[in-house]
Amino acid sequence: MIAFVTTNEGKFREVSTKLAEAHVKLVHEDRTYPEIQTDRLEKVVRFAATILDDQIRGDYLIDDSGLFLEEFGGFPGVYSSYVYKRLACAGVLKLLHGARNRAARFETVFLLRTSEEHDVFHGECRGSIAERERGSGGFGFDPIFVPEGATKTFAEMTLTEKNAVSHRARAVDALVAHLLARKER
Ligand code: ITT
Repeated sequence: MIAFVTTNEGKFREVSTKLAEAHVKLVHEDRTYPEIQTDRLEKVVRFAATILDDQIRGDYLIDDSGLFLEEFGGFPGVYSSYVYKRLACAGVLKLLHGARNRAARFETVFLLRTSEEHDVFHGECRGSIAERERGSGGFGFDPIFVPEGATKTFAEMTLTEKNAVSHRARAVDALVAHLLARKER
């Protein structure tokens, strides 16, 4: 059993569904942890783990994700949470108004703490920013993100459809591969 430390229900739904398919049980630990200001998602989870290690017994997982816009050299990236709270999807659409380049990517970094160690896993999903908000599923920036090869936004997709291509699902794949390899050791 792994505790997923997140305040975000949507993340929990996506990860627990995919892990259940691999017969890994996840429980929701709804709490915040300090997020340092840095240029990399990985540094955020590595610092957070130094705090959570003393607070949580047993195995736990944390997820730090961000939306990276090519037009702005990756911004908001590590500042995504702040930008979402202040500007939301409408603000991002405004920033990109008239922009030539609407390419974007989502990134997820997971940190898994087990008795032995900290392991980090990455997932990425490339796509573009829609002209307007579409759909009511998912969370966060999902109504404005169209993954490569799709026409629907993440918010117009079912959980299964988003999980087939998303940044977070790719990170889950890497996590599951690690758990399987460890079992075989
Ligand atoms: P926790 O830190 O408690 O896990 P959070 O929602 O603050 O939850 P992040 O800092 O990782 O999570 O997320 C940064 C922002 O990016 C936040 O506003 C999310 O809503 C958004 N976000 C993350 N993953 C997303 C996804 O798959 N689809 C759309 N938006 C996403």
